[in-house]
This record gives sequence, C-alpha cells and structure tokens, in this order.
Amino acid sequence: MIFIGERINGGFKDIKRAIQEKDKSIIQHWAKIQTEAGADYLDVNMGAASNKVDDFIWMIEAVQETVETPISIDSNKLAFIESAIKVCKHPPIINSTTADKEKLDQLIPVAVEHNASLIGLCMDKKGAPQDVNQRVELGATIFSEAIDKGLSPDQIFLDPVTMPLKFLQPQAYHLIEAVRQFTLLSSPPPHIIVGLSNISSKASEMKLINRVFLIMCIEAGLDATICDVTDEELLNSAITTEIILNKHIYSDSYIKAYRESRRK
Ligand code: THG
Repeated sequence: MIFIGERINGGFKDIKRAIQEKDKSIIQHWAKIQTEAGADYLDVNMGAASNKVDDFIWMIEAVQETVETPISIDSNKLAFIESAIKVCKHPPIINSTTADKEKLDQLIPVAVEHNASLIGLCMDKKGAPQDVNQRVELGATIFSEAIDKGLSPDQIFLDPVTMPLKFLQPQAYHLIEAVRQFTLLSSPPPHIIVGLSNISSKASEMKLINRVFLIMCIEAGLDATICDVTDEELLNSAITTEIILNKHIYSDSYIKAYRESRRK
C-alpha cells in the first residue's frame, strides 16, 4: 500500500491559520507526525487559505526542512504545480490532472521531465462521473495518454473520484467496481488511489466508514490512498487486508514487520 498523508491541507483550521500567519511549526508538526505514522508521501494542499504561489512554495519548503518524505503536490493550477515541482527534493506525485485533453497535454510532460508520478482524476469538464463505465472510460483515456507520452504504469495513479456516502450513496459501489476494472487496463496495472476521507464527509461514523470502504477498495485492487495516516487502526486494517489477499508473507508479527520494512 502507498499511504499519502492528507493533513497538510488548508481545509483544516490549524493549517489555514499557519499559512496566513506564516507559522511553520504547525506544518512541520504534521510533517513529522505523519511521517512517523508511516506516510510514504505528504499531500500539500492550500485549500482556500491563500491563492499565492509563494505561500504554496513556503509550505513545501517548511515540510522539506523537517522530513525527507516526498510531496504530493495537490493543486488544480498548472502554475502552482510547475513552481512547486522545481523545489521538490524527491520525485513528487502531481495531484492531479483530469481527463481533459488540455490538462493531459500540459501535465504529462511536466511529470516526464521531473520523473514525477501523476494522479489522474477520472473526471472531465462535464464533471464527475455518475457510473462505472464513465469512470473506466475516463481512466482508460488518462492511462493511454500517459503511457503514449512516456510515463510508466508505476508512475500513473488513477483516482475514480470518491464522493460522500451521505449525499451520493450509490457512488461508493460504482467506484469499487471501477477500481476492479482499472486493474485490467494493463499488466502491470497503474496504481489506483482514492482520497479516502471524502467518503465520510459530514457523516457521523467517519472512522468506521473510512476503514470499511478502504478495505473493500483494497479487495477490488486499490493500492494507494490519501488518508488520515495517524489513524493506526485504519493502516493496520489496510495491511491486514493485503495479508489476507496474499500480497505479503504472513508472520505473527506481520504488522510490525510491514512497518519496519518501510521505515526510512
Ligand atoms: N483525490 C485526490 N486528491 C485529493 C482528494 C481526492 N485531495 C484532497 C482530498 N480529496 C483529500 N484530502 C482530504 C483532507 C481532509 C478531508 C477530506 C479529504 C476532511 N476534512 C474534514 C471534513 O471535510 O469534514 C474537515 C477538516 C477539519 O476537521 O477541519 O475530511 O479525492 N487525488
């Protein structure tokens, strides 16, 4: 599993305040906590806290002063991604492109040039998909464009777009079926990722919904998630799901073994 820490996001009040007051310590606290919890990447997203590219660079540099964990550059603005990628010390993930031709034409070459990975959101100008086939079609478009222009399957992350269970209940099942079909796109397949916390937005049983949804997605073929990496039960559930699917060798201390094998 590839775990991407979601917490350095201007949607959280403490991060928003940190950006506006230029208080590095809060950003660095979450960089450290998430890295210690096992994050493979740290998602950095400004949310609505600012619209200045300098503030975004400041966030990334604050993270990189503290930890060596690579960055997931979470922005829908080309200019932000292009500036951010230049300061990344390790090959980042670009989060994200959509299936729109102009976005693909802009972002795939940026990923190729910087040896970065690229998340492709399975949506386009017409909006978010409403069924399995729309998701698969958009995913296939992103995948084939990225391969044609020089990315390897291992650098491509397809994101079938997670919507809140509370408001769009049928979408969760459509998404899981789309994940299953993405695994058939190629051999080896691309990575498949979700922004996990979207599923439980505004719900009362957030942690339970996140955990069960993640387990079901992993069973269908998911191998990456942007999530609350500090939720130890969540990560242990994901690792256990992979053990049950025979993706790692069982031992009584498999959780410890898994975590130690990934310690940087
Ligand atoms: N796919 C990709 N990138 C993404 C997403 C995705 N990036 C952003 C988002 N979705 C993933 N990150 C988060 C971070 C936080 C929350 C949800 C997704 C979250 N926040 C609380 C809420 O909305 O209730 C509120 C924050 C607070 O407590 O103040 O749940 O899908 N590629």
